[in-house]
Formats: sequence, structure tokens, C-alpha cells
Amino acid sequence: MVHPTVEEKDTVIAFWSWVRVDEVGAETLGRLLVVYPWTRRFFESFGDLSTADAVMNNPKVKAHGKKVLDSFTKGLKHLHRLKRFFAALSELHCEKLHVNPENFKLLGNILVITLARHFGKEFTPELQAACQKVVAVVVNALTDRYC
Ligand code: HEG
Repeated sequence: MVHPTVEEKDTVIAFWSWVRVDEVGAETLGRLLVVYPWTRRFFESFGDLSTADAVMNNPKVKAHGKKVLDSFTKGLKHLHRLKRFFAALSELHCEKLHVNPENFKLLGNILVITLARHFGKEFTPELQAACQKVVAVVVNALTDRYC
């Protein structure tokens, strides 16, 4: 894993104040479930996930996507001690939810794609590089407790 520099961390933290966490979170989780349909198995209690439209408009997907990105956003304030910060969440995903660690990487990449879609030209290659590295740090922390 390539670690972000201090400047890159600061860049992502500053950029994040422009991110609409509710919209980006909902779209990221929705796209994950559409692009990688096997990830739907974790969300069977969420109701209709039968088509791309159904997934993208599903209120439970939207609410959970926001919850996931809110948690990611909180993590940005604890980058210096992220493994400790995400320890309980990592344990929950591993031991209770049995989410395969590969799925975190998929979600992280979909998050970057969604950011690119929202910010267009403003999402420069340098900004993307910084985001990819910070996302990788979060993914790494969330899979730390894995069996
Ligand atoms: Mg997870 C619950 C955060 C990736 C599947 N996830 C949660 C919760 C948070 C969270 C904060 C609520 C925990 C609680 O109730 O105490 N998730 C989170 C982050 C990331 C992530 C920050 C990655 C950046 N989650 C993730 C992935 C999957 C997944 C990749 C599956 C593909 N999460 C999942 C499920 C639940 C949570 C099934 C329980 C949902 C429910 O039934 O309410």
C-alpha cells in the first residue's frame, strides 16, 4: 500500500468539505450493488434490489450508503490512529457480517469513481491520487481485524 503524504491527507480533508456525503454515499453503495451483484447478498433485508433502478432508488440503500460514508468521513479526522478508530467496525464486518475484505476494495474504488462523476474536471489526477491513497488506508484499517 502506498501511504499518502501529509499534504495529500490535508488535500483530501479539505476537499471533503465539498462532498455531499448523503448523495455520494447513496450513489456509491448503489453502484457497488449494481456493478458487483454478488454484494447484494449482504443486504437481502433491504427489499427490492432486482434492477439497477430499484437499487439506486431503494431508500434503505440510500440511508445505508450515507451511514457508510458518514463513518468514512469520521475516519478522516482520525487518520493518525485509524486502526484503533475502526477496530470495532472491522470486527463487526468480519465476525458478525462476514463481509469479504475484497468487497471493501471494490467499495473504495466505486467511491473514487462516484467522486469523479460528481466533481468532473475539478477531480484532477493529483486529487484522485490523494483520494486513492487515503481510501486505501481506510480499507486497510477496516480489514485489520480480519480472520
Ligand atoms: Mg458496512 C454496517 C461502515 C463497507 C456491509 N457498515 C455498517 C455500519 C457502518 C458501516 C458504520 C453500521 C454499524 C453498526 O450498526 O454498528 N461499511 C462501513 C464502512 C465501509 C463499509 C466505513 C467501507 C468504507 N459494509 C461495507 C461493505 C459491505 C458492508 C463493502 C458489503 C459489501 N455494513 C454492511 C452490512 C451492514 C453494515 C451488511 C449491516 C447493515 C444493516 O443490516 O443495517
